[in-house]
Amino acid sequence: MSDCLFCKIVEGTIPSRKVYEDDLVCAFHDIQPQAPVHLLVIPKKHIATMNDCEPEDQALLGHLLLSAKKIAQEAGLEESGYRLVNNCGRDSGQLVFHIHWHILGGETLGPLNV
Ligand code: D5M
Repeated sequence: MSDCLFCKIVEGTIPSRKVYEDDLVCAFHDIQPQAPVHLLVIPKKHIATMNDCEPEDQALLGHLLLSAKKIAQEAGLEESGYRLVNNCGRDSGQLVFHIHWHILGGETLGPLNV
């Protein structure tokens, strides 16, 4: 999608600090980290929100979550643990409308702010 920030990161037209990439997904450092480790994992395919996921995306989403586990392990978070967060839509605080999961860790996190 031509005006999507994260599509541009996938294409490489906007710089990012990538930590992982394969045919289907990539991961990079969040530009406004909320924890000592704050990474974003995204599908290369443009999907705006969780609400826009279709049954045909099942394998992609499974692959993304298993990739997130691997990326968190590679970031040294396996033993201490980490939080995996997806914001969906306006009330969740979603700012970038290309689906993504935050990997947060590197310190003891507070309770979810609900
Ligand atoms: O989170 C969107 C996240 O995307 C937010 O934590 C900032 C991050 N962000 C915004 N622009 C960039 C760039 N250019 N690189 C890396 N990270 C970025 P949300 O769940 O939509 O609220």
